[in-house]
Amino acid sequence: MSFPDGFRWGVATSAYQIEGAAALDGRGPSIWDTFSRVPGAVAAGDTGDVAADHYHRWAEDVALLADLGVDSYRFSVSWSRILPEGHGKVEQRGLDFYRRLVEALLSKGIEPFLTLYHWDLPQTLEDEGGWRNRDTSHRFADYAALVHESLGDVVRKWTTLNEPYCSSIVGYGEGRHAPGAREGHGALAAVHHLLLGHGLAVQSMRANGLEQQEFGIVLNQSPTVPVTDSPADVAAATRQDVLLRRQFSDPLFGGAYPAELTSMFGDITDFSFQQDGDLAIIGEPLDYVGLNYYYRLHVADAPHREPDPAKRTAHDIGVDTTQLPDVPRTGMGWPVEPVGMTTALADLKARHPDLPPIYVTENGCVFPDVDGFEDTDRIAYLREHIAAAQAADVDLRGYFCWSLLDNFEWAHGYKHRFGLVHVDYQTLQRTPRASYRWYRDFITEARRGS
Ligand code: GBH
Repeated sequence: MSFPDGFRWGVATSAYQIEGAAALDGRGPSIWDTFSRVPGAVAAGDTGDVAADHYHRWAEDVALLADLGVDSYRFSVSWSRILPEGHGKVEQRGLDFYRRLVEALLSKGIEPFLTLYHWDLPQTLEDEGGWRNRDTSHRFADYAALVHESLGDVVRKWTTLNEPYCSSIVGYGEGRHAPGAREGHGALAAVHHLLLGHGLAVQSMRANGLEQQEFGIVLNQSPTVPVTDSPADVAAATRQDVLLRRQFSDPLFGGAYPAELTSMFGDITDFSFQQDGDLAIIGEPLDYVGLNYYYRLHVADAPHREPDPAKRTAHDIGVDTTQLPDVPRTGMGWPVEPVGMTTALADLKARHPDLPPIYVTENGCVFPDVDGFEDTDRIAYLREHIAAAQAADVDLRGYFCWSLLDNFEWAHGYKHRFGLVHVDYQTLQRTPRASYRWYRDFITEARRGS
């Protein structure tokens, strides 16, 4: 495999999944602190209260990054650590924590890729309507400007949102993520307000007038494959594609929402949350786009779960995604199909010829064998997916493995371990796995070859 000069090799994490210290140094609660306390919401009743205790062990984690040999590290900032109520009073200790982290990274020659929002909305803002509420878009832009003013001298790569699909459809439609809502209209309003908040945030950061700054967004991209070529299954796959990919990428890079959007949700016909001028803000040009790939979706036409269109959530679009091909599955049950990495990258570029440069900002897996330290299945997965990324004919600038550490895997709690580094949740001791050493050697080889 060969990679262009300057190709970035990194790993990714997110704040709520690793930091812990949930009530320390003035941090306010986020929707995940609340949701993880709802009985049955998270497996085994797990919460992010302690997680991997990165808030205290960040120096050790930076040393692990340095030994791994990555040149880039993608992490997220906890909004409620900096603005405990989402707006208003600023918590300086929160800003200081991220400055210490960033300066330690830079001292090791590792470039920070900072994500402003990886799903952890301050609870106060949720109490005011959350992402259903247009005001939240403006609060997000204010928060972005504040963090950018504080850290723009040391951070150049800024990502607004991680996977807005999850924050909106999984959080407000499906209810499997915080805030656990199961709505139709509210989830689609959340989609729009996330995208609007993204555009406003990029504008507010650019207004700070710093040089050499790059702004982007991270999208999860699961290519859809109809299980048969029947018109019904093909149409179902299109609906799924509109829901997960095009609802986000079309307004971001193509200037308009997909036409199918207004007809595929039964009785949801009120799109008045989309106001004149919004699409121009959402389409604010970007310097890069991040793509997260884990698996493809195999889609069949299926009856709606809820027969009454008026009661449908935004997730209930008459599709069945449970019929999988005869291929190996990860410990999450996800089919292993590296070709999906190639098509995810190629599809995005084909749909949007003016797309900015791409980074693969997440890719990784769990397997039964990875609970231990000889995670050979993970090594094979990573190698095949990196090769598949490299095979795509797109302007790919880097690859980030998910994840540095075992961490809080959202609704699955601590059961699934995505780390190159094992975390003992009793002692919080870190132990590199075989995959950590493999990735270190792979990066060294890749740099030598390019
Ligand atoms: C990424 O999402 C996230 O950015 C990251 O935080 C996460 O740890 C990583 O993947 C691994 O999962 O039915 O309850 O399983 C990837 C896309 C979208 C996959 C939501 C799981 C359904 C929730 N994810 N999806 S659940």
